[in-house]
Amino acid sequence: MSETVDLPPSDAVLGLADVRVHTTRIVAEMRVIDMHTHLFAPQFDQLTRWGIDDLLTYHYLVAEAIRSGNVRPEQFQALPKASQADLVWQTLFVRNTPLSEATRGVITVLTALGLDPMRRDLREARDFFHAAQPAEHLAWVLARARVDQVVMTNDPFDARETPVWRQRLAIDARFRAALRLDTLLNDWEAARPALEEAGHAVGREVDDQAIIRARRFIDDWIVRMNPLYLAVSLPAEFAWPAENPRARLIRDVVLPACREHRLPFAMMIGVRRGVNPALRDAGDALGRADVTAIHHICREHPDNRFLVTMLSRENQHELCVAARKFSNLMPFGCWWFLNNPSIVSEITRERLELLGTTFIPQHSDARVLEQLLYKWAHARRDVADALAEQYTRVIDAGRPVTTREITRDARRLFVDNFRQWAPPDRATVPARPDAGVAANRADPR
Ligand code: RAT
Ligand code: ZN
Repeated sequence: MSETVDLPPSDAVLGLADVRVHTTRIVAEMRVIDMHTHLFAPQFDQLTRWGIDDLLTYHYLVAEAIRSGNVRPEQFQALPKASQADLVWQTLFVRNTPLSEATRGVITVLTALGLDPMRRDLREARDFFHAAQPAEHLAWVLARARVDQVVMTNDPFDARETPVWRQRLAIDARFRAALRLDTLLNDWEAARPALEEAGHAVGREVDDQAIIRARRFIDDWIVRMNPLYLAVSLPAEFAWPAENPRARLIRDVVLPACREHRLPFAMMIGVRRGVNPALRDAGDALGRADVTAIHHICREHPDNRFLVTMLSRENQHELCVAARKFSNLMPFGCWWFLNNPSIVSEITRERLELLGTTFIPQHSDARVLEQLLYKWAHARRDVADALAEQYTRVIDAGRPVTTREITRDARRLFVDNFRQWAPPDRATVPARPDAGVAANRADPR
């Protein structure tokens, strides 16, 4: 699998007349790393999601269908998955025009697969997926989306996932792990049973002993998963410095572990979980966070690298300014409710103007395989437009740009910035004798 992009055969000097078309083409052709998804390698059989029923029961669409169709959440959830998908299709695609980003995404997917998005039912789509061979389909989707590598979200507290890691299966090398620590950092009471089961029993308080045992737990999982980074999603109220269990765990467990294993820490800030619990997965919202927390944590920990994304539109400009001040801070993605063309365009322009190419423009957050087909196609268009506009301004100012430069810039944005922060082959990770080893890990011990 190639991880580099061929440079254009000639280094054409571009002017105002042709810079847009070349930028669009180069960004469309760039093979990318998708640095945050909820997809799983085929080895995690029970957790992989693909096909029309999974596409239509994506929680973004469920929220829209319940609202548009005036259905009660409990009624919707009581239906089997195929009936839920039928209801979403009828509500959002037949009785209404698919104008929202999540519905437009399904249209892009169906079109890419050669399916008719005007059908009044799902028979054609179901037949198509029924006939598909999973391995070939996966390869086709990755090739078509031009995604070279997918980073999963791997939860050491998820009982559906942990047995797979413990089996030491060879994990498909197109998928890499990210060790997600939401339960440990946001819900200590829920984390305790898993720590105990792993042989690191802890009490109700996050005391000195808990710190030592939580660190052992994390070390074990780093060895097992060989992740590219550690990650957590944080509420809008996240504050730093702070004296609370989460802050103690970040300061005394997560950040030292990241330093010693040479891994970045991804903070995804601004979520308000469960504002409408009846909607389950679809019931989360967002809030504006305090960016001074990022200033403080980056300043106090110059030897840690932070990947940061924020969920509130209102935080984006402050995050760019913070990144200008701290070179250990890498802003990434237009996350979740921000992943709409108007906001992606705005954020990307803001980032280019303030940061040049020193950010990661997008991740897909895909939960269903075929979503890669739309999330990347749509993102590429918006990022290419923003880039082209910047090139136009540079040309206006008196300096032409070349196709080679555009390729270099796009590769830095979509591949190199992430690779530099999360190299695929970290030198060594301290091995513990009782830890399983994923076959795609860098360190073969
Ligand atoms: O965008 C999403 O799918 C959300 O539900 C979340 O999973 C979010 O991306 C997260 O990683 O917490
Ligand atoms: Zn996510």
